[in-house]
Amino acid sequence: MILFQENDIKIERLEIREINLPLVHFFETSFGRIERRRILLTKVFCDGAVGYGECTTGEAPLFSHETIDTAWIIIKGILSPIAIGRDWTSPSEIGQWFKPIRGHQMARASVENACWDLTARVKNIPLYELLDGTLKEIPCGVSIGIQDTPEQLLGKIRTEIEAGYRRIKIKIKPGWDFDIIKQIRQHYPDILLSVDANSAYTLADINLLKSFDKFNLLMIEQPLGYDDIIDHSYLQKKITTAICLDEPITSLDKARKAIEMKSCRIINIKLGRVSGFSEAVKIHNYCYEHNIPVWCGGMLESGIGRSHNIALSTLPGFSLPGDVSASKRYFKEDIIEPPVTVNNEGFINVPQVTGTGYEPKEDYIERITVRKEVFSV
Ligand code: OSB
Ligand code: MG
Repeated sequence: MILFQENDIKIERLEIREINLPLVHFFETSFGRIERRRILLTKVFCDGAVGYGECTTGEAPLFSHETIDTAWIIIKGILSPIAIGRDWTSPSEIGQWFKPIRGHQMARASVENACWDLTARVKNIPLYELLDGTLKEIPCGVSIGIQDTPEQLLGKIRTEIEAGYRRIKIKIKPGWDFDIIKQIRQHYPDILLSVDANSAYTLADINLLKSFDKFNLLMIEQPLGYDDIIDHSYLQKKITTAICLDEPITSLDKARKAIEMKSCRIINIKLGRVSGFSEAVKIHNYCYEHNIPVWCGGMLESGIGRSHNIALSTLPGFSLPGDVSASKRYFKEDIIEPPVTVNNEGFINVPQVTGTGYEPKEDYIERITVRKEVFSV
């Protein structure tokens, strides 16, 4: 049954809600430790069909300037009035609606991605097909936070390797770096190993960063300033380890400049950080043409954001294992059914069904909702 004409899809109603989910284990980066997640979910409605999005910002402005509370205000006061009632033929148009807005990428992504989700459901096709994805299975890595002791970290690495994960990434910061990486390499000389500093160093640390070259790391992610591509360009010339940029890659334009300046050899694409699927696809395409491998980053998403990361990871340039891993690593009970699982070879099999293949559990979501608002024309 054809429910919609090609250009009939539009947001009749937009709902935002905040849910609260405890993590099964704390997650610590160079900017701090968290034990639970406040998550903003978006839901868009069109003629009985629904699409879901997730805003991937943290609670405090530590990864980027956005917070869950700023996103709430921006969606309510700025994005909803622009988006509600406006129809689209292809969801790739939606990124353009929000182009005049400076910043607030994660708020924008949560609305745009819900529209992609809705479009896939209305057209009755898998979301990954709507994105022109091709991969049927996604190689998975894990991001392991800073632990209380090196023994705890080694225990976690063992667990993840035994589970089949294809790449281990650890968080580093001054004082939790060289000796830790050395110990890991003593136990696991050959695994694919990356480190992520979340901007914890400066060029004054260049000798330390250079000393990591002996560990044969797959990459060092975001060693320097969160908005920097200039110092990274200098550093990349001085070290043999590939630099991967995360935080500063907020748009295609930033990716192009970083690649032209040789500030990195690998790029981490995060849907929220780049403002949603349309920009993420553009960055992917640009990197693919320029032989820059990409992988899909994570922001400790609930199942809704995670299912979108899976769809994005089907694009052919996602040649390195991403930070997209099983629901159970994060939450006792995820908000989708089925939860995301990873097979013992370290792959996620991409569901070959309409939408994402992971259905939000409405009753459960309602029970853990802290606040909710609905906007319509
Ligand atoms: O830098 O990739 C990062 C989580 C929160 C903020 C920033 C980062 C991360 C992760 C976790 O590394 C990746 C995940 O497992 O979702
Ligand atoms: Mg990172």
